[in-house]
Amino acid sequence: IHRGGILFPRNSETRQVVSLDGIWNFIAPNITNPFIGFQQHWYRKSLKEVKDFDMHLMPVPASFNDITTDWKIRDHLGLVWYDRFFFIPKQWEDVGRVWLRFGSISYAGQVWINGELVMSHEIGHLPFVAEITDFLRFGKENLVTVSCDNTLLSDTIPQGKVDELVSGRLDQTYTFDFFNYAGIDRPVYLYTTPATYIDDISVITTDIKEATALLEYNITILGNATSANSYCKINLIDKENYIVSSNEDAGNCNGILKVKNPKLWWPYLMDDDPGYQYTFQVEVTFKGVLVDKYSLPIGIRTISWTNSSLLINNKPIYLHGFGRHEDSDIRGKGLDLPLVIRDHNLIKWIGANAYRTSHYPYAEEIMDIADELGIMIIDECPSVNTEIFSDSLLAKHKISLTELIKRDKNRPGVIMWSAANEPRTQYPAAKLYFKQIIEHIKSLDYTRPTTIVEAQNSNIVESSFYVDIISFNRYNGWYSNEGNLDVVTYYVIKEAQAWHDRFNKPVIMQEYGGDTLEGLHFLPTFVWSEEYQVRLMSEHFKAFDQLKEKGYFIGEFIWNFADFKTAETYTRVGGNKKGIFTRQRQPKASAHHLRRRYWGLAKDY
Ligand code: GCB
Repeated sequence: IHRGGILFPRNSETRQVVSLDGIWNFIAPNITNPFIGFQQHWYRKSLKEVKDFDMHLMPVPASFNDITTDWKIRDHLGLVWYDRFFFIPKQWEDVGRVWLRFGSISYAGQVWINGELVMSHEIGHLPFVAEITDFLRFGKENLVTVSCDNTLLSDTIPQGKVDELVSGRLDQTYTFDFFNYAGIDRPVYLYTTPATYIDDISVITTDIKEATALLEYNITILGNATSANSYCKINLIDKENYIVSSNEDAGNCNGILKVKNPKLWWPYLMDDDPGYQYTFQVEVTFKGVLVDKYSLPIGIRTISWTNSSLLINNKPIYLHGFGRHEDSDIRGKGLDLPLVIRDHNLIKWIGANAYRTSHYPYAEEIMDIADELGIMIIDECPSVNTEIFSDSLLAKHKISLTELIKRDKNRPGVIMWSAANEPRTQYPAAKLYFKQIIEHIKSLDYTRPTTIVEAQNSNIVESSFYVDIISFNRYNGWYSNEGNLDVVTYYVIKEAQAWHDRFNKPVIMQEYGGDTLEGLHFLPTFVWSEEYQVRLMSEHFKAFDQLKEKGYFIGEFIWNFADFKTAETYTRVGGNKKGIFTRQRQPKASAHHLRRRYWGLAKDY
């Protein structure tokens, strides 16, 4: 595996990208002998030649769980296998390097090319890449084989537990509340780079003063030449295709680019042209010859924070948004572009300006759209409901953050890092654990604030001393005081105030809500009805309006954008129904209610 940069594959004069998405072969071997694929060297031949196991056709990208009609595949635990053939053109022999990149494999994956192991990666929802030049047959068919393991244990991110049932089957359980979808759930790309190549780019807006923005950039070049002996040319190109600023530096690919009268990146509804991005074009030449070229979209904006507010371009912001999931019928967590665009159309329709990537990093294709629309993202790593704190978990948790920050550091939409959702911070071990986690984030990115999304009571939590922004989840009128909507406003205000009093930091309510079956109506309101969800929201809105007056309350995120699938349990009818949209992305009454609030059309609840 390549531990350098993880730039998204893009075509250019020096690079070519080919998708390996499509229909792959798939086997979920029965679990009496989980290692059979290794013993029989399934990676040395097509899965079509494997005897005694059912082979399925499997779309990539998609979670494998809901594609077939077999519950044993939906609930499969352990290894599954994928493969397909692909053709490599003869001309690629001379381009330099060929890379293979997975947007994500959930949870852990191993990859073989023509029978040789080329990379392994653990932790879902994060991309990984390896150079495969030496394993390829040029001008011929090649075989790629993937094994994928969805097992979650006490030292995986997130954690889970495995027990043997009386039937002999191994059963995966977990405390988090979304289905543990697995497989090759994001796009797979082959791409070429020259032998000397741009490995990574970082661009930070360090200052915007007197109508001039300063962009600090850092470019890593690897291969036969290095940043020290190559020549880097930077062009910043606006949307009309004008070069608005340039730098040329021999032997130095780090520097400061000055941009006069920059058009800033602004959040949705804060500007006529929100989400404005430039193209940061890097050209590397060596002895006068073009070596490599890569174009990165960037936004010019600053983020700052105080003990009571969060500011973009020095303007205080209030976040109106959602917790979400990558989740839909049939494809599970598989990237689905029609769904992604529909979701963002709904987000714009409802007037939200933010969401949290609860409870794991979302696909890069999704993040691109948020950047472009001006939707602010609280970028969460895959740590959710951590119960057992250990050194090995800490090490992996740090890796997940390193990989996430490497992937998303240049995104203007990312305004905050969320280190975890609802960890058991009431345990003493959590304090030192999260001190180290937050220090790790700060060592990688000092420009964005950090948060931990809390479900404990503020008086027993110590880890929030280290974060910049306080986030809490609470289900007033649902998991507590169900039915008693008349007490909700009081408790929401009381809790937000307690968090601010103890930590003296800005406060966001990251989750509130209640399950609602679309089409179920009760007057007067009754739990699970559309009317109940609407009233529950109103009682929160009253609290939020009073909290806003206090000056430290900076955001409200309803749980959840849409209904989503969970593990099978009697508390969930077909999944978690706290969506304000159904799983098919149609509005419940609550969606219209939220829209009136987010657009500022209703003031009285
Ligand atoms: C929470 C979790 C979220 C759940 C939600 C619920 O606190 O953060 O993942 O889905 O509660 O609906 O129970």
